[in-house]
Amino acid sequence: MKSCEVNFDGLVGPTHNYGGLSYGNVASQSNSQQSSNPKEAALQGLAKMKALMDMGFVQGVLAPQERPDVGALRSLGFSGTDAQVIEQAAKQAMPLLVASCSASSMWVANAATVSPSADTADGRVHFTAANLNCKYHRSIEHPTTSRVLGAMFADQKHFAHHAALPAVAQFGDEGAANHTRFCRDYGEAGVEFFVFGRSAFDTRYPAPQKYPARQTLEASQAVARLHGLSDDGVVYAQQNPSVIDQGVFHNDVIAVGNGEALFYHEDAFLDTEQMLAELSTKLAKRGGQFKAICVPRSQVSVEDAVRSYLFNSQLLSRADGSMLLIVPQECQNNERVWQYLQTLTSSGGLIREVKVFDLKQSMQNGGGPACLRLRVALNETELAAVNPGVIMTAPLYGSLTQWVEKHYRDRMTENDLADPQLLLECRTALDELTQILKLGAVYPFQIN
Ligand code: SUG
Repeated sequence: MKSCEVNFDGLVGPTHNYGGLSYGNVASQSNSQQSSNPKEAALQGLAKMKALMDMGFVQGVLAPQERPDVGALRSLGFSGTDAQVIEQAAKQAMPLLVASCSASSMWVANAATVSPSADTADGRVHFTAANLNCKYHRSIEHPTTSRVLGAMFADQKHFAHHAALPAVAQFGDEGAANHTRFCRDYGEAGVEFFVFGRSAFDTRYPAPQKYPARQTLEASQAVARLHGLSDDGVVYAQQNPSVIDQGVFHNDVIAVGNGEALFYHEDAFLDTEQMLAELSTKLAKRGGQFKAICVPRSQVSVEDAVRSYLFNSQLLSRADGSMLLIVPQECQNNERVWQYLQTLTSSGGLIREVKVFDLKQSMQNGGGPACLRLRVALNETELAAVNPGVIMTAPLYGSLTQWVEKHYRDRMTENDLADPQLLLECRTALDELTQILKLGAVYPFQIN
């Protein structure tokens, strides 16, 4: 049976803004308080989805969340009508209002970890929603994420959903941003590669000194257990703490994998040689031949990698067996990175083509092409069981573009977040969206 990898991209929500909320994420911190353009952000994301669809890839869409999250504000003690809750929060605790308004659910690489059916004990596709508990504004995403994923992948014969791990730092889980899967073919059993930043319970693992390590080993191990993965199909590796301290807050800022290939920076991991050997041996047992493509620090520094988001790219398989890299425009703007990419694609290796996308609105918050997508490998039967409303088509692209044009503002600053009208605009837009994507009621205002 034929299988493929489907990229589900997060649709940017109507409150996209630069809140400076993510300590350790250089772009989020340095663009704090700038004015944003939610309309442009959503259209840039949709243009990427359309381009991938036009190239022949199966593309899906993942809905944004209701913001401001008045329920979250109520649980922090603000009360009265929704408008009063927003007004009180704006007066008494602006940082909490900003956090409750973040459109951060757009970075769906952090929505969940997904294991394809070929890897799991019960032969179903498994999803574990990420608790994202390192940052308050992200920790409030998972209840709605779970409902949206449930509405997209509803058939329990094929899809199994797990609730987010316990909401404590020891089980910090950032989803697929620290998870990669290697395989010979998407439909065959593969090797799932979990990268963690620290261990919560074992002091032998070093930890970064400056910035937080968001993903713990214990969280990754729990996800692997929940998904029923076998030991010979799993590899754990630790991120180099020194790159976390340079702004690599997720592994997908320093490495990307697809098929049998891992494209990574020389400084990305600890114990790199041992890790590569384990990946190679385990993939060989699954019939695959592991290919490591290392970018030397002499050609691209960690700083250039963080600035350009070279590794936050999408590595996609082409029909002839070669690969294509989808990179953000910031790679083209960086002379050394662009030079490296020219050399890479002309060397006759696996990666033959680079396509550049303008995702500046998301990039300024530290979200590149890879952050914006959640990969789900599916066989034909499973793909047929996905809610067809969320699979991108030319008419759906048209409807979503019109929907954005109709509902989104083209400028947003911190002051705008205190406008109670914004909540109403967001709800009106999302109500219409659930009809366009045929999701049913998934938002708090629809179910409470
Ligand atoms: O969690 N930025 C996100 C970016 C997530 C990128 N995802 C991956 N690398 N997979 C984060 O740090 C910034 C929001 C603000 O500052 O307004 C933010 O949440």
